[in-house]
Amino acid sequence: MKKLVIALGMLLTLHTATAQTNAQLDQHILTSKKVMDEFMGLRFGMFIHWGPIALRGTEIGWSRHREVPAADYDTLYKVFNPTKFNAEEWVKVARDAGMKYLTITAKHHDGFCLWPSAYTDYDIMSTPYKKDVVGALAKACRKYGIKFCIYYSVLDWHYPDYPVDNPYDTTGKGIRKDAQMDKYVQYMKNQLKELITAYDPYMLWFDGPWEKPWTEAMALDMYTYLKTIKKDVIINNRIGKKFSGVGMASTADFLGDYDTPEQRIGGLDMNTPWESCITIADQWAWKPHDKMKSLKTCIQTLAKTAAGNGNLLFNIGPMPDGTMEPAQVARVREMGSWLKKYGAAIYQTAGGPYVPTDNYATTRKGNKIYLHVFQTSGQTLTVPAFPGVHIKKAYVLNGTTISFKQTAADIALQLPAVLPDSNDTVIVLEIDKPAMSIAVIKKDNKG
Ligand code: FHN
Repeated sequence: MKKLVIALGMLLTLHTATAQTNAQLDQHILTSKKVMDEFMGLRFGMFIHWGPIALRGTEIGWSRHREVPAADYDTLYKVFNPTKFNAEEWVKVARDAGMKYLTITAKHHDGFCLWPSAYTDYDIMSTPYKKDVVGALAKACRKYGIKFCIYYSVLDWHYPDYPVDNPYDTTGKGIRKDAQMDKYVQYMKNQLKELITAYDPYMLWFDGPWEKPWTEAMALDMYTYLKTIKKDVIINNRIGKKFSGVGMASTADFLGDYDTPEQRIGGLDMNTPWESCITIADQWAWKPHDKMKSLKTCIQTLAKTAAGNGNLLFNIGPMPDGTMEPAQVARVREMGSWLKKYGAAIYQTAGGPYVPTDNYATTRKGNKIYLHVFQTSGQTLTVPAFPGVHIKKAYVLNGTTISFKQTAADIALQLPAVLPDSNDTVIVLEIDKPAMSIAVIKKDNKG
């Protein structure tokens, strides 16, 4: 249902207006390539969806007017008291997982603010908890060297001047007739200025631009406005109307600094920066007994994202008491253990030259190609040759030498009888030229 509501919103908007792109902006205000290259080198971040709705264990935003009546949903803050919340604990989980940045839902679609906002009482200071969650996370991220990022929802089903109250209502009763969108846009600007000024976020992760009240013109104005406050703050493409999202084709024609495929690994793209946002479980916000992804899926998702030249923003939904589920913490720590061995094949690498397959994928840096081996049908792994490239040597990263035969057509590698890592063993191919000089090999690899 949620996907349908989003898709209809996007269809309606795209039908009524051509989507603005970065070409409409003053090119001097676009985030610099230097900053974007640094961001894309981080490769792996933690997404956190949290708010009073954790008390119900239903989806943040979307369960309002659905599993939870709005009147009930909108008063949960009165009993939200996450006394076990410890920002440093959360940030250390991200650090131990090998994550290099952290994005918190400061304000999701339900409009609740996890920081003390001067512009609304619907915030953390009106709860029994009365402490600045966003500020504590920003401080802890600075202490542990993690880039601090803020998620901010364009749509706000709670705020009186935002026209949509109930996204599910088709009778028109879900619309606030007296809402004044210009006042809501000013509210957004006031809040975003206080967030940037108080917490200096590395990146702003916008979301929820698909509903009709938000226009491309507002998006262009907002991007420009934000750049007057912090020139190099990174802004994703969900400030505008065009983004990859769930089940939508990747796009390079958008407003913002990078594309945001959701719940899927983006396609190999050496030109457009992109970041896949994916949940470790099924729901974005915490759900009791939610189904958690296997370690194999988690590691191969990260590797295939990097192999596609993208970042992975991996989501955990903390519990109402302020702690993260121990099983989810253990899982991301297992990812961190893998990264301790193989991180050189992920961080600051580029994707390609192969299009990732279910059996293998590649990342690259300098004169090295990192061959991620996910599964094999035997002792020999045969991959297409890199035209005009000579492989000087091959070895398991931090491990044993690998023998191989290379022809003009392919490379046949003799794998160890038992792969050092059954989820993703990385083999290094040292070559006689810069790995980035190799064009993407588009043919359908039979890996
Ligand atoms: O509606 C939101 C959803 O709740 C969640 O925040 C995801 C995260 O990317 N974004 C929207 C759905 O595309």
